[in-house]
Amino acid sequence: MTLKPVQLLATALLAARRAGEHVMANLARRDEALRLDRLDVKHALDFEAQAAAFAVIESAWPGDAILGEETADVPLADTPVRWVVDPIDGTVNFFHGLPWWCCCVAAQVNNKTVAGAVYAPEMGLCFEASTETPALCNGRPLRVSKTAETRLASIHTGSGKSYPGENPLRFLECVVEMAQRPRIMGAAALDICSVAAGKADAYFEPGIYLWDIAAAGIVLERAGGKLEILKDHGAWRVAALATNGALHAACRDALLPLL
Ligand code: LIP
Repeated sequence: MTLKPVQLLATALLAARRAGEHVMANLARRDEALRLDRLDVKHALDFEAQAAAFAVIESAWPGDAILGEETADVPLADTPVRWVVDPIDGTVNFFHGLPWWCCCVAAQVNNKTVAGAVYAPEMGLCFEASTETPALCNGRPLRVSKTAETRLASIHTGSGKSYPGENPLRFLECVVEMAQRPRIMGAAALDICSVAAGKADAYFEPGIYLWDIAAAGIVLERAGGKLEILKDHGAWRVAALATNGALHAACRDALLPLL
């Protein structure tokens, strides 16, 4: 039976919605952090929302490999379809009470994303796309901006979870120097969806994870943009550049030498 991306998209949408609905039903537990440290928050709802998304995927596609942020160290079976789940992208925002967070579910065939859903319930936004269907937000088509000069561009970035010896500031400096305005919003998937919607012109982070970008990446590509992995740091961690296409070469030439 050939797998139709539109079928996988239906599951991605339902899984992202179930995760988001569970979090929204538990907003009163917003401060229930399991671990708080200088760079990150690990929240109880991260695990519960992931379980809600996994349950949908496992019942629709039993046996498929699922890469989830909260179980990323669990070895994956080598199946034709791999699901990629970020139960709460923007956990630090969520913990501090900001609505800029989302639930992301992507389906990949041979490591290529064929369907993706990004659900931001507190913002009332649901982004979706597949290789067979257009990029949509709440059912309305998306198109990237036409900005062709970085000096006129709004570029989203992030300081990420940098590790000892890493200095994220040199990337920030580069973005500040080339952009009209930099923005640090704290949820990579919504940053990339903002580029897809033409509300930002580019997004770059030196250290981000596959689960933060996979679902939003196909939304961007189907809206006419480009997502490129500039460097693979291993363990699902990459340097990613997402643009409206017109700005890609200029952003890449400025940022790649810093990696
Ligand atoms: C977050 C990303 C954000 C990045 C943070 C973190 P999480 O993902 O969305 O862009 O700056 O360091 O990686 O941890 O909230 O899923």
